[in-house]
Amino acid sequence: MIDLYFAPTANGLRAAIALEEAGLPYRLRHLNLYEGEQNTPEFRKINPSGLMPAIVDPDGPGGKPFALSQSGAIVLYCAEKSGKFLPKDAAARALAMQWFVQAASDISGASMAVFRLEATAPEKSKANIDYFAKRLLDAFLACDQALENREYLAGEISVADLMLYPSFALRRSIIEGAGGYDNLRRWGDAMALRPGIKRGMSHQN
Ligand SMILES: N[C@@H](CCC(=O)N[C@@H](CS)C(=O)NCC(=O)O)C(=O)O
Repeated sequence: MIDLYFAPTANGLRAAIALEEAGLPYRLRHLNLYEGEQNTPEFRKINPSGLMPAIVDPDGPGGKPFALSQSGAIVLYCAEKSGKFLPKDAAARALAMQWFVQAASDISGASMAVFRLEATAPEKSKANIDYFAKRLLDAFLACDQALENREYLAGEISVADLMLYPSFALRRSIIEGAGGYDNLRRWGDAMALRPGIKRGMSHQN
């Protein structure tokens, strides 16, 4: 059984929904980030960077125990291990990678900047928060446009949708405050109905 070292952030939830959707059995190992549980010597052996999510798969490549961190790497690992969420068609697969990287970089980066400026930065600045919130909305707008004529980002459901969904769900209030984003909200509502997404996202409560 895979161990998932987890806290209920978008990055943690990406790993949880990927394990659920891939149908890979796992157990949650909660880390209380406020109490520094990511910095214990035990966890640093799994991820020396002291960041969650991380997994330990006792049946990793070559049948050996395998530790992996970075939410995107975990999503891809689950996809490869299960044979799901990586389109076979070359164009769809390339598009899946494009939107996967957009979620991992543009969306995750701007969302993290909003969080840090609101919660942990030494000086609070509404102008700076608004700046990164606008960058986040611009990145969501690109997804909204891509979803105008498609059910999922790469046509069929893929790692890109798993990567985007927790950021969308946790930033829904910013999107709804801005108005519009009808295609993205339709996509989010459809994703939310999937049993694996429901089970993975339930770990945030
Ligand atoms: N790029 C990494 C980011 C991981 C990350 O920043 N994790 C945060 C929570 S979202 C964390 O563990 N923070 C603990 C700390 O900063 O001490 C990923 O996608 O997994």
